Amino acid sequence: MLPLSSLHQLVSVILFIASLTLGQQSLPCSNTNPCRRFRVDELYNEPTFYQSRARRLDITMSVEMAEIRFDWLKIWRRTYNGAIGGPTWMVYPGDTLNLRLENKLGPNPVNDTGPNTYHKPNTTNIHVHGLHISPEGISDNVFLTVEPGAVQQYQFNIPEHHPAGTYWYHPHFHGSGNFQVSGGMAGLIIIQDNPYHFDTPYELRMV
Ligand SMILES: [Cu+2]
Repeated sequence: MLPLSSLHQLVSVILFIASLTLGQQSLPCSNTNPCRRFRVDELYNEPTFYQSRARRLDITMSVEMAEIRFDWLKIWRRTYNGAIGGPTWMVYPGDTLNLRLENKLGPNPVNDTGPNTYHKPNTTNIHVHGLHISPEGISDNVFLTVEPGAVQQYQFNIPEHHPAGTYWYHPHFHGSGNFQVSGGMAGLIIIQDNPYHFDTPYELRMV
């Protein structure tokens, strides 16, 4: 039989270990108590694809707040259609892409700090990065602004000889563009090989 002092020590060691284990279990995993790192491929969700038909693609995208959950992680972001990573647009050279952009975000904060500062987090617009199209009117015009509650119709005419490739779109309003892109508001534009012209690429013929 153990002497009383050793028994006391043994019991206190057991209680100490038990308290550590129970203490860990009683703290649920959350944003403030992250339990493990995630792998990038775990977090990746295949975006929605929109494919043009009969030389046109009509898309509606809404800019809205969404709660994104993964395991114990919970984040609240400005998104295109409620997902991180906007839909992929798949078009051919010569197609017309009609985009209805609906800004469903709430009002901006009243204390506006001016054009070249971070401001108007809920104002948006769209830029189609890399496309060789008009930067005016309702085409790739980064000076258009889509205020909270507003809707903007865009029309992107892809030239017949546009190079195939992977491009991307993102908000471009000065003051909130960086903030919105960092939160996940961006998506891919895939210009597929032109099914009507199998000849030498236009750029090579120009050389
Ligand atoms: Cu860009």
